Amino acid sequence: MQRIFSGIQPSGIPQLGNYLGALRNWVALQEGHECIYCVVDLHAITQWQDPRELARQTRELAASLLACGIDAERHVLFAQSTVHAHVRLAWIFNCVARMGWLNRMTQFKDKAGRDRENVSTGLFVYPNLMAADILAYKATRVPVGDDQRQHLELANDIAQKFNHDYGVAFFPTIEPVIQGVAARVMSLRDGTKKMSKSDPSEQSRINLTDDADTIAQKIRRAKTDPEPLPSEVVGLDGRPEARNLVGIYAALAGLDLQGVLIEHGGKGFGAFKEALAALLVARLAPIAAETRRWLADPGAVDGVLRAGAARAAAIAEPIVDEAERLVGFLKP
Ligand code: AQP
Repeated sequence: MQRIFSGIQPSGIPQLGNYLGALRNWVALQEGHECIYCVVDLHAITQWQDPRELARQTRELAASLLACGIDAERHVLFAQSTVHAHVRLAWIFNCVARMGWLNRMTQFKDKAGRDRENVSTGLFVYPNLMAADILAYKATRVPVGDDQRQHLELANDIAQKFNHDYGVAFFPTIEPVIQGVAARVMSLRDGTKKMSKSDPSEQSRINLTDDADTIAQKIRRAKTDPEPLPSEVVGLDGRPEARNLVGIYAALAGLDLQGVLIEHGGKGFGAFKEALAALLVARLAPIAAETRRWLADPGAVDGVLRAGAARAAAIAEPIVDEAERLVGFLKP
């Protein structure tokens, strides 16, 4: 059975892009795979996190994952910082990856912006830790949104260089699992920018905990253009906001873009936005309710994470012990 690994940062409330690009694939992949899912708090602190908030956000994100349908009894769910194999392997990978490789990472450029000299060094080496997260379990399939494709290519470069430098066939090749019409959901305020939980504008995203009124209001205010919806997909070219809303609708309704345009082509955005808001409420309300149910019992969420950490460590520690032996560390 193939082993799946994926992670999500507790850097805020999960948003619709996390859900459509990653989380709902996490749930689907539980059939027929061994899945290891992780709340990546080590990644979150590459950008400032209020310490009083981080623990709460980690628990809330775990509750949200359970509410989306992650089955922590049949699979593994835990917080990254509680399994030390991740940082041990990440250090080795810091010494395998090359500066030039990391310099090409577009997410670093996007997140650092013009403030390159002032961001943490952790943000720069983030992809090395991500490679360690996956390879500490020798996982071969990684469900992520399209924005993470470049990081997975880098993880494969690191694995290959490790195998080459130490003359072994130790780490496997990783295969990204990037699925669906909404593999990259864009901001509701700017169709050229990805939807992000840390975007300063609340209006730019739908949170998985938003209530019906908030969802309807955000969709109503979403940026669009004055033209009605086209009847063919080519008519979405050069209209990033329209394409984004049609893509979200398609992903939620289980259609392709053309399927949505057959139903809604020719309509103005007023009517289409109403239909989209109704669909979002129908899909997200049960997740929000289930998240609240888990959060009413924080001890239960912590118990799930504790048990998950023990099971994750039992898989990762022997693999990382062996990697350290290959590097030449004395393991008395
Ligand atoms: N807009 C998006 N469209 C599709 N997939 C997305 N993902 C994130 N945003 C989109 C996918 O969600 C998974 C978890 O992401 P993450 O939280 O670990 O990091 P991120 O990609 O940096 O997500 P955010 O929301 O933008 O977080 P912040 O704002 O904290 O940086 C990944 O599989 C990602 O592809």
